[in-house]
Amino acid sequence: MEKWRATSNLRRSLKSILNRQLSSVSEFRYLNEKSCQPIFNLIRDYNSVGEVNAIRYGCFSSMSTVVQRNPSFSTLNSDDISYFKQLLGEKSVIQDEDRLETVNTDWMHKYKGSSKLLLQPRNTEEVSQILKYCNSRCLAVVPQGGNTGLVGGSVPVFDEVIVNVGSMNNIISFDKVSGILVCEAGCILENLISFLDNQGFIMPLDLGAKGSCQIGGNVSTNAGGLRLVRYGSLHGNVLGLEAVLANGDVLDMLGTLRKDNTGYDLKHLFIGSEGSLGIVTKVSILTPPKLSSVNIAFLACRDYSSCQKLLMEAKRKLGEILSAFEFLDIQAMDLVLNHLDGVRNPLPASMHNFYVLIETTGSDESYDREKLEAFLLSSMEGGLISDGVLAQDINQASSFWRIREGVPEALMKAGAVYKYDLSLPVEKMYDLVDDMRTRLSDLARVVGYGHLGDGNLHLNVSSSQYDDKILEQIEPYIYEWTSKHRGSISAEHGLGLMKANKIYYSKSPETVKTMRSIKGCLTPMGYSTRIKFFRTLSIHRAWCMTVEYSFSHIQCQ
Ligand code: 2HG
Ligand code: ZN
Repeated sequence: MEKWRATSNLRRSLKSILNRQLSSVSEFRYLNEKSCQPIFNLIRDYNSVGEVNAIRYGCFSSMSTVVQRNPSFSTLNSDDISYFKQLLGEKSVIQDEDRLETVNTDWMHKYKGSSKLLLQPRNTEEVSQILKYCNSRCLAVVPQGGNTGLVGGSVPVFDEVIVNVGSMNNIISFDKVSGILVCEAGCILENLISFLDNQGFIMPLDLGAKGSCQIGGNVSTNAGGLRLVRYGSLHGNVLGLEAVLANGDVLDMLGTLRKDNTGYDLKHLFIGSEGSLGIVTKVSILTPPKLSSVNIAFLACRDYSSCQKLLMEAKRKLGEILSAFEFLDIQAMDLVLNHLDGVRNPLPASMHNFYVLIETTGSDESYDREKLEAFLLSSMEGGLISDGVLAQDINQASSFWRIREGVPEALMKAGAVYKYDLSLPVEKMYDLVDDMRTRLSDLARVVGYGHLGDGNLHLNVSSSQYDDKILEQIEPYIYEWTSKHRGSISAEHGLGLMKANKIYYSKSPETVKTMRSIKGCLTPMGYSTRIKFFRTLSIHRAWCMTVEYSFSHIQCQ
C-alpha cells in the first residue's frame, strides 16, 4: 500500500508538479550586504603607528589562533604606489576605501584584512612585473579571484597587496574537435559555461558560486562541485596552465595535450595549492560534449542508510549516465524553505528525513529516461525511496537544483554558521552529524548535506549568533573524528586561514615536510630571510605560512 502510494506520487508528479521560473544563475552574487550579518570578532593588536600586528581569530577556532604579522615584510609607501600606477595605469591601482572594504572581506563576512591596495593586472606580463617588484620590496601579496571562498583564503590577513585577476577574462581558444578550452584565469565560471553551451559543450565543473567565482580560483583551490562524480576532479580535467611564481618568473605549462610524459607534471602543484606557490594566469581545460538528454529526479528517503544504498544502486543501475548524486537532510531542507524566496518542496512537506537529487546525462532520450524510471521504480519497490518527482522541463530542473544549491545561502540568512567540509567514508558520514547533534543538543542546529556521490559531507552548524560554547563542542572533536576515520578535513574548500593549522589531522608530518621542501624550491632567493625563518617554525606554522601565499607574512602561535 505504502509502496503503491509512493509510486503513484511519482507518476502524478511527473505530470503536475512545479512550474516556476527560477534563474539558474547563482544566487551568491545577489546577496546584499544587509542579508549578511557582520561577524568579525577579531582582536586586533595595533602597534604605535597604527599597523595591525596580530589578529586573534577567536570565533573560528577553538584554539583561538593568533596570527602574527611577520615584521620582516615591508609596508607600502608612496614610491610603491607610483611604481604600480606607472606599470598598470591609474585605473588599475585602487586605493578607494569602499572598494578596499569589499575586497578585504570574504563572502561570508568572517574574515577581514586591512589591505590598502588592490591591483588589477590585465595580462600575465603585468602579474609578473607586480610579483617581481613585490619580491624585491618584500611586500606581501594575496591573490584573489571571485572571492567566493569559504575558508578565508582569498582575502588578506593583514595589509597584503591584493592582486585580483578578474580583468584577465578572455577566452583564448576553443577547439571543437578536442573540446579543449584555453582561457585566462579571471573568466567567471558561469560565462565559460554559457560560452561552451553555445558551442555544444559543457564545463566539467559546476558549483553554486558559478555566477561570481573565477576559473583561476577554481583551479587554485581544486574546486569540486556538483558534477565531480561524473567528470572527476580538476586534476584530471586541467590539461595545462600558466602560473607566475613569487619572483615573477612565468611558468608556461599551458599544454593542450591529453598525454605528455616528459618529466614531472608540475601543473598539479598549482591545482589545489591555494595560491601558495604562485598565481595561476591561464588554464587549458578538457570539456566534454553537451549531451542531449538530461534528467533530474528529486527523491525522498526515510533514513541515511537508504540514501547510501540508493547511491550504490545508482552507480550500478545508471552507470555511465549518472552525473550528480547530491543529498540534504530535513534540517537543510527546512532552512531553504524558510529563508529562500520562491523555493518550495516538490514533495509533500515534512514527511521525509532525507532528500536526494539525482541527475543523469546521456545521449539517448528514451533509453536514458527508461533506464532512470526503471531504477526509480525498483528503488521504490525495494523501499529505498519513499517518494519522488522527475523534472519535466528546464524550469523544474532548475528549481530542484535551486533547493540543493541554495543551502549555503539559506544558512547565511539564518544567522551564524560554522562550516565543515569533510571527506569521509560514505557509510560513516552521517554518524558524525548524529554525534554532533547529541553533543550540541539544543545549543545549535546541525545540518548535513553535500556531494554524497563523492563522499563529501558539508556539516554546518547554525545558530542565531556565534558563541564560544558552541565552538568548544565542535572543535577539535570534528577534526579528531574525521582523522580517526582517515577522512579529510577539507574535501573541496581548501585550508585557507580557517584550517591552515589543522593540516595534521589529514596529512602526516613527513608529507607536510615534503610540501614545505617543494615550497622552498619555488620560493625566490630574495626570500632567504623568510625561508630561514620558515624553517625554524614548527611544521604546522610552516603550512600556515604556506597557504597564505609564497610571500605570506604571518606566523601562527
Ligand atoms: C556546496 O556544495 C558548497 O554547496 C558550499 O561547497 C558548502 O557552504 C558550504 O558548506
Ligand atoms: Zn560542496
